[in-house]
Amino acid sequence: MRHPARPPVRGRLAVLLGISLLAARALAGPADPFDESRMDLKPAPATLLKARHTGPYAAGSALSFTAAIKPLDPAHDKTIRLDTSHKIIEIAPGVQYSAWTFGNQVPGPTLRARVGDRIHFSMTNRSDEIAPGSISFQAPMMHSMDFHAAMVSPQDKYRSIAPGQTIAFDFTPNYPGVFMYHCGTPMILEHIASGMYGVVVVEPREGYPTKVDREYVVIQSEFYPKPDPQGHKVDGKPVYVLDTEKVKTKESTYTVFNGRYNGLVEQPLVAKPGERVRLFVLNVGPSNTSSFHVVGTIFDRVWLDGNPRNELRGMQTVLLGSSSSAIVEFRVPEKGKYIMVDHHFANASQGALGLIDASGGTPDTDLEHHNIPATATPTDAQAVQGKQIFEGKCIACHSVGEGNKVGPDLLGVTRRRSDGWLVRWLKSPETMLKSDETAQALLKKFNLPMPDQGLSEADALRLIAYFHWFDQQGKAMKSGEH
Ligand code: HEC
Ligand SMILES: [Cu+2]
Repeated sequence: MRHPARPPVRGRLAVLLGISLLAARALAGPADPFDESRMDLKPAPATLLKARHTGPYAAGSALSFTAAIKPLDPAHDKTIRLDTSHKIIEIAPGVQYSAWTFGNQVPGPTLRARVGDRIHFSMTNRSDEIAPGSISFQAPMMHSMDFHAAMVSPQDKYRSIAPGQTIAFDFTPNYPGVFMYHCGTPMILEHIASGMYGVVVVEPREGYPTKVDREYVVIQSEFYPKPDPQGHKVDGKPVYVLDTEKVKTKESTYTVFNGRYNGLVEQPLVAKPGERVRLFVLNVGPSNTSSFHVVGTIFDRVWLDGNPRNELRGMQTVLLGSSSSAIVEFRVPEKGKYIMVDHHFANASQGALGLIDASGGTPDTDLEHHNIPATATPTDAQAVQGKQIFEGKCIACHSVGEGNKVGPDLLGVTRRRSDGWLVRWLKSPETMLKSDETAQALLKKFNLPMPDQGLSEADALRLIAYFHWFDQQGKAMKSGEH
């Protein structure tokens, strides 16, 4: 066997030199995007200001207030204000929840910035005010701001401030990502579960490596409501407050996208067939995990925590713990409605559902099976009146044949329950929840006591006539199918 000829000595030296040059360059590497010498690691102290903000609860051109996030504001200096407030918000149809907010909305506004930008942040604790047009029954209290996008002393910047106080500090986002912000005042769990959270999107200095047609923010969070023990009402509807026991045992009633039960089903995110979509997804928690999935497509790219360095390709779901996030990008292949869902389906059933609507406004193809055409109307006068009452007072929480909402789907209810039981239930759910086992079992399942609807016996009978009508219809349609 012949060995290959050795190169002459001079050649060998040249090769060695070449290799060591390469090695040296590899060690120095291309410019490190996470070079600490370019980071801000010496933030200035926070200041407490005497003056309190008035007017809007949120301000700054780099803020977005809806799922449709604005493009990056190119300015290096970004001044933003996020004041805290207490207000009643609707988290599900008919469920008025006593919330604490940043920027007077839940989730709070989204800040978009770039690595190296300077954020000038200020916040007044306005929990002692009632914002124009809103209602609150909550006592003022301490709040604070914790930006996961910042690297600063928590004792200084994230300190709690009293109602009427204003805190201000600057920070520089050192890393790209999709970062949670939240109130850090004890009990933090209660402040987060009451609505005090939002997102900071930090782009890499050089921007994202891909181009997309649409960008949206999707924030998942849990709600733990219980009827207000003091019995407050808004527009005649009961108010719900945080259930401080259930929040500790993670027994959420709702798990939602962007602050509302099925909110992104009611108001889908719009796209067109063939487009590429980028979602900034954050799971707030406060305590549960999200297995984020979009039915009908595959995530071409997943950037864990929103940093393109943490790239995964071709993913079906992305698993997000509390305060974990991802940027997901995918192609919308064809006309259709693409369902966003927490694939922990117990969470989806609590409202973690949304749509990317690429149907171009074609009529609704229902998510779930329909038994009753929406246009069908009973002919019997009693049932007609029942239907009217139902549409006025019940539709927010119940459907007929379209699946459970806040309360059970009522299709088939006359087969499950006797008329006598239904009359008693409709006249006084409270009494029934105290004394009747069936009612108690329902409450266990739905977590939320049905509020007393103030129905007379006559109205209850009208509703029951309507229930009988649709159950007859349902049967007729079922047998018609076979
Ligand atoms: C704020 C939400 C809400 C409203 C409004 C509401 N319900 Fe309910 N309803 C519920 C919940 C939740 C349950 C399940 C029992 C429980 O948890 O208390 C329920 C249970 C029921 C049941 C028992 C269902 C079964 O499977 O046995 C009937 C019947 C019913 N509701 C009828 C009505 C009617 C009729 C109206 C309007 C007059 C109405 N509800 C208004 C939330 C609501
Ligand atoms: Cu707070």
